[in-house]
Amino acid sequence: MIPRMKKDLGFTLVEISIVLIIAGLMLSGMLGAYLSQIEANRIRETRQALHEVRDALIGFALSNGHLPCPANPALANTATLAGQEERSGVTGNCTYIDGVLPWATLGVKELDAWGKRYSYRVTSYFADTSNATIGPSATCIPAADPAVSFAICSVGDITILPQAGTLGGIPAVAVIVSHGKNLRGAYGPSGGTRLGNLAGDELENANNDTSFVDHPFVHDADPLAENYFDDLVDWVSPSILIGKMAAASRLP
Ligand SMILES: [Ca+2]
Ligand SMILES: [Ca+2]
Repeated sequence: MIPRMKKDLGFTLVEISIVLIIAGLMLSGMLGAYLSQIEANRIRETRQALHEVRDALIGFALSNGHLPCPANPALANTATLAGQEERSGVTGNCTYIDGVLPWATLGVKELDAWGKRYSYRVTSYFADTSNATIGPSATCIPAADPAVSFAICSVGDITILPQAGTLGGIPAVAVIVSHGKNLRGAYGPSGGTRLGNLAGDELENANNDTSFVDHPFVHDADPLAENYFDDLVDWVSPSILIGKMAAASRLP
């Protein structure tokens, strides 16, 4: 009787190494795809939230006759006034023109998909409670409804630029900014101050003036590079707001 050949099931070290390298490459590719899917979901979620915020701002104006004031950005979210719009009880003017979205006043989420607050700036005469302050136009007449803070010919004082330092741009009465994945310029849920390393177009979205920048992402290898841009920006257009106010018979 001929003895059976014993089959050798062992692998050489070279074979094991090749298998491990291939498995490693597959896993790192899958991990990369998984991480970019998470990031794409965060961007989509935040864009959707910004659209809802814009609708909430318009709804607030329809109901109250003025836009909400910003909330105090420095307050931790455990503070009593956290997320509440802040205005003078005497004059009705906003305490802050630049701050964070008054999420509690509007009934929307405090944080974007990266766990930071939305910056929010509003044109003062659209957010105060006086129909005597309606903007710079000499031909503008006050709103017929004394409870409406602006008139049909009011324009905002905020500009959305395609790039910092350029001319032109889109007029806005309020702007909301998610500072995106690199977080710079954002306030967190514990308040305090803006996160640092501000530069370039992202600096324009966090330097407390009337100019903001919105353009597609610029993903440099270094998320703190000057030209890196991952901010998500939305705004309330004066014509859309005034059109909705007129349709609801809040403006003549
Ligand atoms: Ca006003
Ligand atoms: Ca950013």
